[in-house]
Amino acid sequence: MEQTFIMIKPDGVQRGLVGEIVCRFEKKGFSLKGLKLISVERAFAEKHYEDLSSKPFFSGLVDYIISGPVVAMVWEGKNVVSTGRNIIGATNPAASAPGTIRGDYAVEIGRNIIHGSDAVESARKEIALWFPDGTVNWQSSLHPWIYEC
Ligand code: IDP
Ligand code: MG
Repeated sequence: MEQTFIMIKPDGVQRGLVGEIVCRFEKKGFSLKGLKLISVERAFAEKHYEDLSSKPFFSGLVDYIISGPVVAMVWEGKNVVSTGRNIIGATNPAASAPGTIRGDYAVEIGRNIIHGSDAVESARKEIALWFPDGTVNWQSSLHPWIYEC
């Protein structure tokens, strides 16, 4: 089953949105496979965002991610990478649809409260980076109520 990496950024933690965000993924029917509150160092944040290292906003982005604790999560489910991106909303909250997390709770691109993997392959890399000791292998008893088989 597909997995994605979701991170509640420091502004999402500071603004008390952890429960609300976990709730949205849970209620959708996805399964939580890993979760931790963690403060990351500059080198780790640079590694996570290494694909963006040439962007002019890169150092500000890294400053933002290391500015406080983040909540790192792994969610599992059918098409969870793309559906997770839809739940999160567009990168710039000014363009994120109402009903999405960024559309409902954020204003600026540099304070957009949440990260979600953009592809199955990047999810695999990000999960390996953030959860080097692995995740929890369990299946929800709700599975047959969410999936046909
Ligand atoms: P994503 O988070 O929607 O996948 P990416 O393009 O991967 O968007 O960018 C990663 C993060 O970098 C964004 O979530 C946002 O916090 C920040 N970012 C992206 N573009 C800009 C920008 O133009 N100015 C400031 N920050 C940006
Ligand atoms: Mg991205």
